[in-house]
Parts: sequence; C-alpha cells; structure tokens
Amino acid sequence: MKLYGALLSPFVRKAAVVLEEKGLEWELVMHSPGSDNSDFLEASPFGKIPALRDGDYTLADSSAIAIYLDAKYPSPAVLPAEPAARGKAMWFDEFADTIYAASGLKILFNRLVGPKLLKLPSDEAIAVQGEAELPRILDYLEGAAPAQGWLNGEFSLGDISVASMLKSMSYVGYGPDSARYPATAAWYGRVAARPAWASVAVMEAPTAVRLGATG
Ligand SMILES: N[C@@H](CCC(=O)N[C@@H](CS)C(=O)NCC(=O)O)C(=O)O
Repeated sequence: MKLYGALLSPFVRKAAVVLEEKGLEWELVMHSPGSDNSDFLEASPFGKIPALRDGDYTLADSSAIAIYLDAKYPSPAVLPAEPAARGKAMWFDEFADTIYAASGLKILFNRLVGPKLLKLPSDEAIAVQGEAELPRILDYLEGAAPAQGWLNGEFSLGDISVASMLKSMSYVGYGPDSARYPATAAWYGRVAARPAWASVAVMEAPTAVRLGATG
C-alpha cells in the first residue's frame, strides 16, 4: 500500500498511524500539497494530502482512509463497534480535523509549513489569530482528556486524530503543556508510547530536524 503525503501534516500522520496500528505493509510516497504527479493526483483529485493507493483502489482524505482501512482490515479496530462509542470516536476525529486544525493550521502554515517547507509567503496576522483561538479548544480538550486510558473508553481513531494535531502543533510551540494542561499531556504521553505511534515518529523525525522544528 502507498500513502502519499508528508508526515508533518496531522492528516497524513493520522493515516500513517492507522496503517501501523493495523500492522499493514505500506510505504510513504512523499508529496507536498499541490504536487502535479499523475499517480498522486489520481489518488487525490484536489491535490490534498494524504491519499492512499491499495492496489487499483485510490482514496483521498484521512478520515475516509481510516474508515476504509478499518472496514477492509478490521482487526485491530480503530472504530468502535458500539454505537455511542463509534459516534464519539468520529466526533473527536471531526474535532481534530475541523475545529482544532482550523485554528492550529493558521499557526503551523504561517510559521513553519509555508515559509520553511513550501517556500510560500506567510501572514503573521493569521498565525496570531490562530493563537487567540487556541485556548478555547485546548480547554475543551483538557476537560475531555481522561485521568487514565483514552478519550473514548477504548483506543480509537479519535485518539489518533487529536494526538496527531497536537504533535503537529508541537513543532510551533504548542505541544503538550503539562503545567497548563496536565490531563491532556498525560493522555498524549499514553498515545505517543504506543508502538504504532513511535514507529511513525521515527519516520517523521528527519524532516522535522531538517526544518529545525522541535516537537
Ligand atoms: N480533510 C482532509 C484535509 C487534508 C488537507 O487539507 N491537507 C492539507 C495538508 S495538512 C493540504 O493538503 N492542504 C493543501 C490544500 O488545501 O490545497 C483530510 O483529513 O485528509
């Protein structure tokens, strides 16, 4: 299986961790957003990362990829079978991808990915706006993070998605903060200790070092 993208992206890392959690054989094929490579564009018609190729089958969007992988390779599951738990897993995935990312990526793109990786002009005012939006989001997460275990009872896509966003934010100074957000930091530590997470972190480290990003 091929995963197109770059692991600094929270969405690409999410898909990579799902692949690792399931013990699947896969390779990362590096593409930045907007790449004009035809194999990549076949899998991701709008040029966004990540995208997946599984034989003849292609699919874009990290949540779609996770749902596909969970259906095709069900064990171990990343989506709970029980309805209430499944709903919450998708809520945390959505929270990560649309609420946390909507604010966090304003910082990440304008302070790291745009200027250092894609060599695009950045807008510091947008980054500052993202910073102003973060406390409400991080306060919510602190309230949701359990004293033990996972966001949702059993370990799920929700944990992977939210932790992946937090890891990307660590590259711009908004990583786990055990003084201000102790429950979040402890929960993140548990996610990061999982072998699947650790093996993706090893793959990602050289790019982060090259960009001078410390996480
Ligand atoms: N909902 C999508 C979001 C993908 C996404 O926006 N990825 C970013 C990189 S972090 C991207 O490709 N941006 C380029 C663009 O929007 O054109 C997912 O979960 O995969």
